[in-house]
Amino acid sequence: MSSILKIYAPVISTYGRIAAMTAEEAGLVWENVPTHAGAGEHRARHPFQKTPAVEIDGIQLYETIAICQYVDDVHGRGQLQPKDPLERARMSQWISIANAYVFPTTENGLVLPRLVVPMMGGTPREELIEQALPTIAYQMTLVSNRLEEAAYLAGNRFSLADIFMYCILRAVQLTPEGRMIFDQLLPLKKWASTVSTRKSAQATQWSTEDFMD
Ligand SMILES: N[C@@H](CCC(=O)N[C@@H](CS)C(=O)NCC(=O)O)C(=O)O
Repeated sequence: MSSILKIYAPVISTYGRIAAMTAEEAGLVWENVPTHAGAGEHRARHPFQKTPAVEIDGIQLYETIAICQYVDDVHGRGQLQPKDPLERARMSQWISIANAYVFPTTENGLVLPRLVVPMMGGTPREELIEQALPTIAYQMTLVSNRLEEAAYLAGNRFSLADIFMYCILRAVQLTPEGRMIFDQLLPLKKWASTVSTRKSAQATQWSTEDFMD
């Protein structure tokens, strides 16, 4: 029986999409099991109550980087992880930056207040956005500078680092403020547009991308 990656995550989820996009790149069938991170039963899958957690061939895994490396190693022949030590280090560096700095800043300071709060019928706290924008612009400038010196974050080839950063910054690009920052950072904008044409990006598009772009 062929393998299926079951992704426990909300239907619209940045990290759920990272896992799904990696599965697409590896040619692995995946399905989303709509899951709320805080749900009681989810603690058994992810003791830190984050999404995604996954199940594949009777194995359970959580933490997106672990999921993606496993999927790529076992089902994608490791093609998303450079063999060259320096390129591999650069990939890890940019994944770490995406996870530790860019996601928390953009998610809490822009994506949640500007997109998610109104979707849930609430009013965004504009001061949160105003405070976060200089840091978001600074971080995106650093990413753009890297993409001015290399076609992809690890070097000349598309890697897991591009999947992490693309999924995180795609949500930013769906906000008016994020789009203005993208418009000033041409290397970043060009890279995002190139990544968006990949089959894996198109197959994992959020429904909100249609009407927000
Ligand atoms: N370190 C986790 C982070 C995943 C994460 O932050 N997921 C978000 C959804 S995109 C989440 O679970 N948010 C709910 C919460 O923080 O309560 C990973 O890499 O998988």
